[in-house]
Amino acid sequence: MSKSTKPDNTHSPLTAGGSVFMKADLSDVVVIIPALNEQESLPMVLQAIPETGRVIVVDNASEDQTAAVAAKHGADVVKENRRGYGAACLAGLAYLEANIPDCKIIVFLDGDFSDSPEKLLDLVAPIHENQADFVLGSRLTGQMEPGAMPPQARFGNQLATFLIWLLLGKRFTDLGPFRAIRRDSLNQLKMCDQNFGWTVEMQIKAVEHRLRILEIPVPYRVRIGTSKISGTVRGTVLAGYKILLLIAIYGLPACVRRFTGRKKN
Ligand SMILES: Nc1nc2c(ncn2[C@@H]2O[C@H](COP(=O)(O)OP(=O)(O)O)[C@@H](O)[C@H]2O)c(=O)[nH]1
Ligand SMILES: [Mg+2]
Repeated sequence: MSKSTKPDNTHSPLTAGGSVFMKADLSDVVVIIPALNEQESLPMVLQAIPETGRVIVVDNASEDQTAAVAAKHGADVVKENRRGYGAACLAGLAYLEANIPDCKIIVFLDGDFSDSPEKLLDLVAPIHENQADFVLGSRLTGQMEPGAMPPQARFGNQLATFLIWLLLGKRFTDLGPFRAIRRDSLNQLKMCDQNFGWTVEMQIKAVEHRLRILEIPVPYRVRIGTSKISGTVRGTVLAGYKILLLIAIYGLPACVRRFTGRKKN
C-alpha cells in the first residue's frame, strides 16, 4: 500500500493515551477526510496524522485551494460535486472500494484541525487488538478547549445521545466525527445518509448490528477557519432536524423490535 502522509513520528516511541507505543503498524488503516474550504487547516491535519496506509481527502467543489493543498501533502484527492458531509464520506468509501483492497480499518476525521489526529493510534488500537469493531472519539468526555463546541451543538449531541439511549438502550456520550471502524463492519451497515445524519446513522446501525462499540475520550479544540455546520444557523437547524429525523426513522423501529423480541429483516 502506498504511503500518502509522511510524518516520521512512527519511527520513535509515541505517547498516546498515557502509554508508550513503539512503531504502530497502521498500513491497513485508511483515513477519510471530508473537506470543504479547509486550505488553512488541512496542512496541520495531514502533518499530524501518523503514517497510515493512505489518506483520502474528499473535496466538494471547494472554492479555495483545498484540493491542491491536500495533494501537496500526499493525500489522495477525491472530487464529489454533491455537497454534503455524508456524500463526501460515501465518495471516499467508493474510492476506497475501487482502489485500496488491503484496507482493514477506516478512520473518519474532519479537516478543520479541531481533533488531534495523533489520537488515531488510540482509536485504532482496540480494533487491531480485536477488542472492538467500532471506536468512537467522544469530545464530551475528553478535554475540550473553551469555545470549541457551540452550546447548541453540545445540547444537540446530548439530546441525540439521550434519545438513542432511550430507544436502543445504548449509552453514547457524543456523535463525534473522529471515529474508527472495521471496513467489513462498515460495509454491513450499508450507510446512505448524504449530509448531516452520517454520524448518527452509523451509531444507530452499529447498535442494531451488534458491533462491539467502544467510546474513548478525545480532545477537541477551536477549529481553524470557518464552521460549515454547527457554527452557522442554517447548519445547526438542518443538522438538528436531520439527526432527530434519523433517530425516529431508525430508532423507533429498533425500539419496537427491542421490546417485542422481533428480529430485523
Ligand atoms: N466534503 C465536504 N466536507 C464538508 C461539507 N460540509 C462540511 N464539511 C467538512 O466536514 C467537517 C466538519 O464541518 P465543520 O464546518 O467543522 O462543522 P462543525 O464542526 O459542526 O463546525 C469539516 O472538515 C468540513 O470541511 C461538505 O458539504 N462536503
Ligand atoms: Mg468542525
